[in-house]
Amino acid sequence: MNTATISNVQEVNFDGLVGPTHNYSGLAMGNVASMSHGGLVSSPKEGALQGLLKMKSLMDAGYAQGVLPPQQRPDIGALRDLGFSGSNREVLACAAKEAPQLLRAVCSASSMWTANAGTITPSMDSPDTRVHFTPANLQSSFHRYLEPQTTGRVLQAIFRDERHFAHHPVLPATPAFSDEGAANHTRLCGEYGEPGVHLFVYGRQAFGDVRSGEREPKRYPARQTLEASQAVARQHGLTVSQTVFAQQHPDAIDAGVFHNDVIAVGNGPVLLYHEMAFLDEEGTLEELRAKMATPLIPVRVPVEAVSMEDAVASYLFNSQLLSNPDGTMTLVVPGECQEREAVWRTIQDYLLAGNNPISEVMVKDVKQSMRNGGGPACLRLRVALSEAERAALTGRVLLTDALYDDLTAWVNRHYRDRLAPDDLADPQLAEESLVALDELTQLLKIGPVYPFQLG
Ligand code: SUG
Repeated sequence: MNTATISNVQEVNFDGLVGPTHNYSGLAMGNVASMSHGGLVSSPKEGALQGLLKMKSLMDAGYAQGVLPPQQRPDIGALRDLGFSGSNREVLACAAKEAPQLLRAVCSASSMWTANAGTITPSMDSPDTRVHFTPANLQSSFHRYLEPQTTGRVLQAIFRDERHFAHHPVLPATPAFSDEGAANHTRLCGEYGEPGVHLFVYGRQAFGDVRSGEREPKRYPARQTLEASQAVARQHGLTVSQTVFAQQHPDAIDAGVFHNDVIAVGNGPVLLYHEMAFLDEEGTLEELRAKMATPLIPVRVPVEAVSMEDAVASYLFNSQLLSNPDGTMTLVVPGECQEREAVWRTIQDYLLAGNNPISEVMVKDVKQSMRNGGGPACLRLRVALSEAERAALTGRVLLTDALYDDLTAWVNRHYRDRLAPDDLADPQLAEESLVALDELTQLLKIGPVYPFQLG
């Protein structure tokens, strides 16, 4: 039964909480910020508080805000699967000595970037009028390949009510089906409750002849395949008339654009993008226009206004674009946009002054996440939900002042101020994290989701 009407559907941004082991290990190939900040000392506490403040300020501004928990790290189970044995302390000590790169990978707090948690199709677009979820396999890096199982459990715990929510298996974790979730997926529509068109952006094609004109990046990996995007669309029951598959520009990937959401952001009928976003810009826009029920509003930023270097360093396109009740939109940009003159000027003189719905800019400090290549839009998973679907959520996951206070106090109680690369081997860190996460699942009322809670 679909109880959604056009007006009661809201976009809820579910932000990932920054986990207690947040650190800089330079693990992400093709992600310029992560590669250049490896080895720095991090502050998990500051990172988590920055994330919470972003959530709180968006809630205060009237946007629906949700929260998703971090994952169990260090993932000692993963080290055991790789042959380390003995007590937890022995496993950590042995990995630190013999394979420090593996220890760093199993400590990554990368689940904070929930734009990569999965792909979501809202009920208005799915044939059975339920909200559909596919956790992303994140198979292109070992540290992120560790996420989907727990992600699936978290999504199923929160979106538990089978009358409203449908969960699909993670795609086969093999290069042909490399899937990075909503970071490469944008739903364009009129009002959120109206039917949407799903833009899937991929970096390479795995099977068959490479279509003429299509190229692949040379320097950095293309993380999303066409086959993965097609499989997710198929799982969710999306038809040809509801989908557009576009190839990301390989030169953009080689310049550090490892996900489409580093170079484009869509909301409602607006598609804000850099001219280097798509290999076939005109063809992509044309197909969107042909399939959308409402006129597309493309907002194109040319390379003369914002160079690729500025785009990647500032994360302008990793902003959140949020709808306001009066039809205007607010752009939530990372602080780094203010530090690049050309970018700030483009925001003021071109985006805000232009003939488009973007009418306000909000600047957020998420520096701890940014140093690992995660901006405001990486930190959130968008789920458009009707009133009945919001009421059917399990747990205390929609932000309120009380939940914000509880989460802030929880972070202050459990998180470290600083974490240097050598601290990752500290068995105390692992124990602190488990205590913190156990308390968190009680605070969020989502039940057991972590391996240590499931036995
Ligand atoms: O997959 N960084 C993440 C950043 C993901 C950003 N998400 C979106 N664009 N939606 C990545 O490259 C770095 C982790 C480390 O080095 O510990 C990392 O995984």
